[in-house]
Amino acid sequence: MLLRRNPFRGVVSSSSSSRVDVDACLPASAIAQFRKKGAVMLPKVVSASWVAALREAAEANMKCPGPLCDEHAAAQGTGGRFHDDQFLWKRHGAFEEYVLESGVGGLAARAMGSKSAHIFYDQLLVKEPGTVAPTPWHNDTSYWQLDGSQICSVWLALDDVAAECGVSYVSGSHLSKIRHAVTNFSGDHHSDKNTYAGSEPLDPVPDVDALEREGSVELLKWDMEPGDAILFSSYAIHGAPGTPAKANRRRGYATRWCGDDVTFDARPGTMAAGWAAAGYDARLQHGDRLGKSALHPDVLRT
Ligand SMILES: O=C(O)CCC(=O)C(=O)O
Repeated sequence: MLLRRNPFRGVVSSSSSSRVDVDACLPASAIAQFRKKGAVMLPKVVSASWVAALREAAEANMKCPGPLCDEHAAAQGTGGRFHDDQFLWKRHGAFEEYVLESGVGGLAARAMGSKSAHIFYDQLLVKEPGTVAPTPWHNDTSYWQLDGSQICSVWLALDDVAAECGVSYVSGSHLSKIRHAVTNFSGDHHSDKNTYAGSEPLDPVPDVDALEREGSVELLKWDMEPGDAILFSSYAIHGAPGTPAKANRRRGYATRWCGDDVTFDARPGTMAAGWAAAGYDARLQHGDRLGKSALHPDVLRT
């Protein structure tokens, strides 16, 4: 693996890590499922050495979070800990190396049928045992300042995740491309960092729990091991429960990817305002291609 950045920031040793084997991880059947159902679980995407390096960086982040960190359980006054932070790749060498050099962007590009893989941002989502706070049903597109169809995430498990504790996806929900009203995962008592002021009045996300009870939706969920990943469309509706006290901690590390057809959408009420206030300003105009911004490089070309 080629290493060229930030040698003083604790990057993963090139000999201890390997690149994602896109051919092996993403057979045609997985691409077909991603396109038809909106989400697919890919076993063994990264090696144990990647998992170890990313876990170590996750620990460091939990001790010393970034400017966009939300602690959702604390904000709600509920038990456990739901740590949620963004742009870790800008602050930790291991996350930076994973984003730029692991090959995970190539995986996303192949699935989307794109020649480019622009990193939109990355996000760490940790639920400690005994975390009551669920991840509410939502789709990511509703939060994001993006137009286009080639937008996806790769949610990497850093722990064993039992299906009933993990993220679930409403099969086929990405096809309707809905945009719904957005809320902060902390509920009404969130910080002032990730707010979505000025968003257009939209319907809330459909009541997936009720739809599931009446048998009108299929939920996709999987048991995962460290190094397994879920590849999913930004339009797919998804959510997750809390983690029971007896479960192990659930660390997920999501990278968000944009392909050739994606442009910047300057509509109000997205994550862009909070990012700019925290120092992550893409400095794009409505309709610009993401590649115009140094914040979102094409990792297939850097
Ligand atoms: O990890 C979670 O609980 C939520 C994940 C999620 O919403 C996402 O990756 O978009």
